[in-house]
Amino acid sequence: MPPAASTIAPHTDAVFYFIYTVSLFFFTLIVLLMAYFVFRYRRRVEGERGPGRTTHHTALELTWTAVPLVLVVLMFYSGFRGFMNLMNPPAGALDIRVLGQKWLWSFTYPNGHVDTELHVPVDTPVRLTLESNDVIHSFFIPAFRIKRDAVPGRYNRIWFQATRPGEYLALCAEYCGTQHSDMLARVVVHEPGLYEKWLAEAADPFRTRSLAEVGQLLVAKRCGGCHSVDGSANIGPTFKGIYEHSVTLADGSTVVADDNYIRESILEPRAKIVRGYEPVMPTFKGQLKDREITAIIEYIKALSDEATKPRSDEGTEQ
Ligand code: HEC
Ligand SMILES: [Cu+2]
Repeated sequence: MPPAASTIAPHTDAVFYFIYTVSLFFFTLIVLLMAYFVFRYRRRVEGERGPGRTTHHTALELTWTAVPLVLVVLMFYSGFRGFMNLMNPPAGALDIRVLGQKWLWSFTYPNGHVDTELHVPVDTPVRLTLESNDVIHSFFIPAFRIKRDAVPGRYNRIWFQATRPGEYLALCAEYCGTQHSDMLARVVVHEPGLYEKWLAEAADPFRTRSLAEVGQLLVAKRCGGCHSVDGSANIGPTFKGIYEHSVTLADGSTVVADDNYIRESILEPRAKIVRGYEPVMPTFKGQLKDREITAIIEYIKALSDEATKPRSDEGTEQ
């Protein structure tokens, strides 16, 4: 079992282990009895007939009806109680929106800040409202023992209260498409007081940083899963050295990766597809503010300045 880090986790584990132990007990009992009966009542001589007289045994039948009945009613009762608890967040919970889309999770905080990491304060009920932009995703935090589908066209809710500060993992448990399993998100449970501090800083990274530095942060968080900054190809092309260099598109034409092209790639990823890559990039329309897009462009530009510098040094040596 992963670490149990929410108020519901001990209950969920208890129900799980109860069902597990009961199943294990009956599995063993049935297999052993079966093996014993096969041996005990085997045909010993050719043409031997069984006794064939027994019709029923009331005490035995009552026992094997009553015992499982009590057990399954207990399972239903404790499972249903946990389910009702999970479906009904306490009043005054912190509200965070969760959006699933191919292939990442994003979280919208009460102040409007959007992030790909889920940050929450410890010992505080948090209510998640799940939605999806495209297909069904399934939001799962093993350490909190919560899982709920994000379905296009409707809102689903779930809640939890984290009991231990630390870092955990959220995943997508909808394994029917190619890359749901890549939809990992960091979950950070903060010590008392530090969540507010994190949120204020995350919501306004421009206060203390240059444009390119903000761009670097944004790229690491929002694009890093698909784009590298070191020249290696990933799901998408690298950002290193592309600025104001020409790009070959799927239809064979070429464009120069200038500010407008990069901006368009972020807002309308399907408008121009780079040759050799699948058109799987999600749009960031409505998710990145203009200022953030400018910051990303500044960062991509800075990466290209770095990339061309060694080349011009070589040039002077020759
Ligand atoms: C799910 C993976 C994925 C994510 C996340 C993603 N991209 Fe992409 N991106 C791609 C793929 C694949 C391509 C190449 C196909 C195409 O042109 O759409 C691409 C192409 C691009 C291009 C054109 C690159 C070139 O060499 O011409 C730019 C610019 C770009 N992405 C910017 C971004 C930015 C900025 C972010 C983050 C805000 C981002 N992408 C997030 C997958 C992704
Ligand atoms: Cu998914």
